[in-house]
Amino acid sequence: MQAPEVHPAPAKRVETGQLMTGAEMLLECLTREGVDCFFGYPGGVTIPFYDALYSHHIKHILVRHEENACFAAEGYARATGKVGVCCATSGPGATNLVTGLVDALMDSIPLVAITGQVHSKLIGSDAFQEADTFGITRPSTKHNFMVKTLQELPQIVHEAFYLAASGRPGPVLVDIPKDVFQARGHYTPVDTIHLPGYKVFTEGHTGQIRRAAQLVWEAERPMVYAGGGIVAANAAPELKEFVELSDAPAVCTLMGLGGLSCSHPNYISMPGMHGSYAANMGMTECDLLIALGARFDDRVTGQLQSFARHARVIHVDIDPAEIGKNRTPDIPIVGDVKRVLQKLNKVLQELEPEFGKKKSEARRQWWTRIRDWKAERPYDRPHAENEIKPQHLMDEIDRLSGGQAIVCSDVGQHQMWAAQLIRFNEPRLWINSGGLGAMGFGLPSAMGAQMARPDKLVFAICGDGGFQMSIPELATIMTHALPIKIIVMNNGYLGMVRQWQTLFYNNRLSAVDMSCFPDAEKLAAAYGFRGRTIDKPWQLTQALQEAINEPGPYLLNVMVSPEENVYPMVPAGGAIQDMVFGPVEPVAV
Ligand SMILES: Cc1ncc(C[n+]2csc(CCOP(=O)(O)OP(=O)(O)O)c2C)c(N)n1
Repeated sequence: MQAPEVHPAPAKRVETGQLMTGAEMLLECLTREGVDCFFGYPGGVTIPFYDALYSHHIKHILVRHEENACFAAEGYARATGKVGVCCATSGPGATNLVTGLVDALMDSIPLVAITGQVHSKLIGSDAFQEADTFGITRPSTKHNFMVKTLQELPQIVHEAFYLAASGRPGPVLVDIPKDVFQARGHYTPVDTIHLPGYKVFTEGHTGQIRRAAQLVWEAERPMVYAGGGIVAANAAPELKEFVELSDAPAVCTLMGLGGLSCSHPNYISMPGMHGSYAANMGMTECDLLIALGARFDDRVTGQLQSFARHARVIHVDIDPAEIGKNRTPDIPIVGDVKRVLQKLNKVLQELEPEFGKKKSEARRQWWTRIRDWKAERPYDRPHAENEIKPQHLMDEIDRLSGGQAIVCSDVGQHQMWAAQLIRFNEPRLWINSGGLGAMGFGLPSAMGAQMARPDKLVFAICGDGGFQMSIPELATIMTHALPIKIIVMNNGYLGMVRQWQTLFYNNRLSAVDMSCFPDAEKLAAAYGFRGRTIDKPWQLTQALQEAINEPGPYLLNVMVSPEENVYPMVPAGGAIQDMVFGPVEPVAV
């Protein structure tokens, strides 16, 4: 049966005191929060909500699996900075959201997840599709709510949005029993948020900021370590000003890529396990590490005792719990990194006449060392005549995107090569699952990013493993004519696991064979769009261009050298200066 055509009603403000259902109230609250679209999957207890949605102006994207609703909402949030919204039914719908919630929690992404719950009277009775969503999602969200009455629904929904977006952003879940969706009551708009226990310190301590500015001027070998907090706080302009005022070199973490333009002369690259030689040496040898919205993640620091061992540390973070978690800073500053940098830049300018020139010779020498490290060991970019090297693929994507495209990546070797070799000249262009490293993230996050930014060229770069976790979403992409360029870097393996087995487990390749892969052209055609497989280097530029020129979605399956490894690599547990640049003696790690 053909679905009846839906004619969304234009947005109109609901009068105070109007009689409406819980489902209608929820939609009114979402409208007031500026939600224009959200991602979800219906079920028994959310049918009343979907019924209210039937003729509502907010757009709903029906995904093919709830996990992807969460990832797509994250893609939307990461591309815009706005709160992403997803929705699932009770029981299995809600539990399917959990990976996405943890992903958003690890990467500090603002998200509101709405879940349906069984009728209030049935809670605790092991009712059909009952799961303890509140309990299950407690450790996987920044905060979660269980709505008990219709009266409290609007207040809770607005609090959820406030909590998701303020302070350190994160996912907030609102669990709503079916009877609350169905109940009718008088709607009163919510004007104030009252969360007495929730305090966000945005301003930073003035005295500490002054001390930090002095340290910056006194340092002979400063190094900026910019994390995802720069992107989350929209602090890219302030970071640029800071590096220019202080003339400090800067690295951007996997989560911070684009926080400082890759084309900026002070930008070095990504640090860490697959970071560049210059970035890791710079962090090892600096005498002042200025950590801005970064969390000293083990993939960045390697062995903690030897990380930035000569450095004093300034650590700016909005979350007090991050300060001193892994490294005790000399100057802790709790605050919004945008506000703190604005103030710090001001003090730096004030102090420049007193300090600025004193260290110029030392700074010149520092820059010489950094340039030498860069020249000594740049990232490997092998190209071959008969096979497509993964690095060649990333080089071409980089060239065609010119630092301006949105690139959503899945998890694995392709993610690391993309992060190393594709330039990002602005924040919110590089979208990936950094903290959780959740395979299956790339394609659905690209759906959210493309919904949010229809004007942008959006790539979804996936491995052949991760792509196969996301195939059902090709239907969603086609339904909404999302012109995503899906690039599968196909090495026939779960490549990153294969790399570890090769390097550290005597090449005993266990459970990593992915050589059975669908015909890309037929697969795309089955969903109604175009696709192609290529395996020759000379096909690459033309095939990518063809994908970009296509007005709709495109699936390009690129067969690459199967046994290429990502280098440099810091073996797990090693110090970041002990990178390896090629095969090593096998040691199980
Ligand atoms: C959901 C999930 N399961 C397992 C892993 C462990 N894992 C990390 S990378 C990787 C291999 C990814 O293979 P593929 O998607 O083909 O990408 P490649 O590494 O070849 O680029 C695996 C299995 C993960 N990160 N996420």
